[in-house]
Amino acid sequence: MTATVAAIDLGATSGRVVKAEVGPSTLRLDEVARFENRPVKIGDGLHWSVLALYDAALQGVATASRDASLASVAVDSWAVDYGLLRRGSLLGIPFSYRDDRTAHGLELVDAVIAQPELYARCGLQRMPFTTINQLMVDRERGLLEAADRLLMLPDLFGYWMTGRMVTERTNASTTGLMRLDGAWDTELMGMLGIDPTLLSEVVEPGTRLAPINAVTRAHFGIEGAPDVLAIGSHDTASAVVAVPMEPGGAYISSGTWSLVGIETPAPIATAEALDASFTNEGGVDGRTRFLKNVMGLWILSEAVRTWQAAGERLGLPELLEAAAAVDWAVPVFDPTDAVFYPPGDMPERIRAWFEERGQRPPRGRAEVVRCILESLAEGYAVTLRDAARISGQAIERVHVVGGGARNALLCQLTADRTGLTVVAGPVEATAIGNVLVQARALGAAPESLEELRALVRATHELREYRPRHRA
Ligand code: LFR
Repeated sequence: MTATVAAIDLGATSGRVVKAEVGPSTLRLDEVARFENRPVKIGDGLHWSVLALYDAALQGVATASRDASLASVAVDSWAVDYGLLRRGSLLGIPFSYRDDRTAHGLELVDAVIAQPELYARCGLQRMPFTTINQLMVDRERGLLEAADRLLMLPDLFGYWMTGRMVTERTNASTTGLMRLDGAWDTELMGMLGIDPTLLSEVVEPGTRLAPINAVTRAHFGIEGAPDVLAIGSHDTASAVVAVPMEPGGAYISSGTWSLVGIETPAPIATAEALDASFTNEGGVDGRTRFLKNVMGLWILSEAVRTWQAAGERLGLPELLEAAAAVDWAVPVFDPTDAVFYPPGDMPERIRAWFEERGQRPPRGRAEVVRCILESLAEGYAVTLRDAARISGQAIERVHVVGGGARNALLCQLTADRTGLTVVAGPVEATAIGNVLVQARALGAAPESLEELRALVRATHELREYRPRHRA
């Protein structure tokens, strides 16, 4: 038996709807809609156009429903962002995690609880955009006073489709408000002055919410009455489901961000893990995603955008080709430095980064591109060595999934700098993880994550990169 399901997969720069047919040995995907995601800056900051995203996504679901009977739908997106509601109505436009109010939020949280103590509770890497920091700014601005509910973005879409308010667990684990044992940290919320009744019941990936309601089906022209399911709604959780790894495998979920790490049976919130900036995010089936957010192709895409705005005609493929031909050593910067988070002129920020440290910055487009990729690859290598040391798990191979799996130069440099074989693919890991967990909930796909990963290996072409001898 196979099931036909649809994934709504929202990324920070684009969203897509993927229809899939999944069975015990079948995994066929068809992208039926793709749309841009451009945050918009207005007076109070940078926001997501959530209605535009919802509209494009549900139109995609309508398309997917037309020539096959769709059993279910599920939504994943980037983590940490949320909408505030009162009596079921959305209050205001959700902020983007790249809005720079978050730096102040970090200070507000620091004033209440010291980082080591916070880490012992939630096990998250210190990053300015974590939900808890954003909420402290909202609180200071009086925005929480009006709200009686908070929904993470995929849960907000689920609510709009079904009328049910829940919090899917993997995404909840990125808020900073969830304890390592998976329960809401109401004591911490008390300390921060955040009302715990804002939060909803936590559900596991695989939970059936309800069918898409009649009003929504009529508005978008959706045929049948597909169920809305919870899956690993944090995109990285879904991507990790689809990493075709075996024991000894590590992963890099590579897109706007690079999430670099391993799967562990339980969280590791030790002083060593804190020092190395590791996060413990909730995975599907109660696993832990022990990983570090090492920035990502965002730096490169922002650099290319800056050059194109200044009249550069070379596109990404030509720039990568030129960067591959650089056969001299280029300097390396720390890609996790927060100066690279907000949108803007990355070549200039990279130049300033080196000059502030009295080092020679890269010169010319090719060298800058090479420098970005070498810096990311070096960041991955250090992170994987730390992950192995801290967890005691040996790492023998690295899987690169997501858009970065297409970047041959980055994959090769990652092999060179880690000294490990890199296995690239699948590119659409997030959508695959989304549809696999749906199909499993419907009884159409194998039970264990290991079998689901074997299905990905059997149905997708993967490319290997071996470390080259470095001069
Ligand atoms: C990747 C991702 C990362 C998270 C960042 C912000 O798309 O979800 O896992 O750290 O976006 O939410």
